[in-house]
Amino acid sequence: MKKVIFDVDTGIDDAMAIAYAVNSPELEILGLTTSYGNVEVEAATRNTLAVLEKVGKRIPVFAGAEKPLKRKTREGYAKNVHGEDGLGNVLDFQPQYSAESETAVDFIINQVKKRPHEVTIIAVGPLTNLALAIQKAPELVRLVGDVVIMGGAVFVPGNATPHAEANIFTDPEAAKVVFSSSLPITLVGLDVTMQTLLPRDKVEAWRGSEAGEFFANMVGFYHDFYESFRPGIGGCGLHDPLAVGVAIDPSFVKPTYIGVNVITEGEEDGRTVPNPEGEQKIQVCTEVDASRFLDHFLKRMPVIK
Ligand SMILES: [Ca+2]
Repeated sequence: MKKVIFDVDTGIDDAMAIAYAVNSPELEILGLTTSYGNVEVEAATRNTLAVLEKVGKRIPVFAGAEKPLKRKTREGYAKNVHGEDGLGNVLDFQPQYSAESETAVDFIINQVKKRPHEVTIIAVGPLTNLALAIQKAPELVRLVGDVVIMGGAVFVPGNATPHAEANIFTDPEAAKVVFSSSLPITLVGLDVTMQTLLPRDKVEAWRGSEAGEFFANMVGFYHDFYESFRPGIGGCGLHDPLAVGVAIDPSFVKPTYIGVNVITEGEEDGRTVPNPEGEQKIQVCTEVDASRFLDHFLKRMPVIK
């Protein structure tokens, strides 16, 4: 089993990724760390606890960054995509449990030091927590097992802007810190996640249980958003779940090993630019076996039945 720290900013695709991860026997989730991003950090933490409760798992949650390294949070966060509550406006209960007292950054540092070369970090929100952790404890970069990041749009257009993907656009300085460190990174960006669409009828099949209704209603909101910005798209992007999929089975994707620069100003702010000459290279996923991944994801989702 891979020991995993799962860093989330729980909106709708994070929620699906959490359900997928905790129902995958290949992964042992040591803890979930949260940050602002799709919503405020308090809401992301609450949502993470609520999703765990819905899928019947008790895993510790650690609250993290409330804002980017050097900037303000984005106006309105990403509530147009994920709903006011971050979960498609379906959250109708307060979770029973609370976050732990240790901070996300300290949890990351302490776990990685305790288990050198064993911990996989899956990061599917802005990269603020990870950047803060390696700034506070630079030795982490040689102690982490590996890092799978949902973020970036290296060879394709962005989604937050025509150039930038949302997680990177939210804190480009943090992304720059992380990509220029010597962390062993696999980048699961829009290059591949926009090829893994979840059709609406698959989600309707989840109905019939309390948790199934919760997920189906939540993802329905996400489908409506996708349909509104690209009519006829026929599904929603499985961004964060694909990062979990790649951590479970790297053969879902094909990467290219290349440097990635992050633009931190101007019209292309937040853009991830391929840099073949870059000294610090990372695995950028460029191809995905979308149907095999989708089957795998859907088979693991009956956790909610
Ligand atoms: Ca996310």
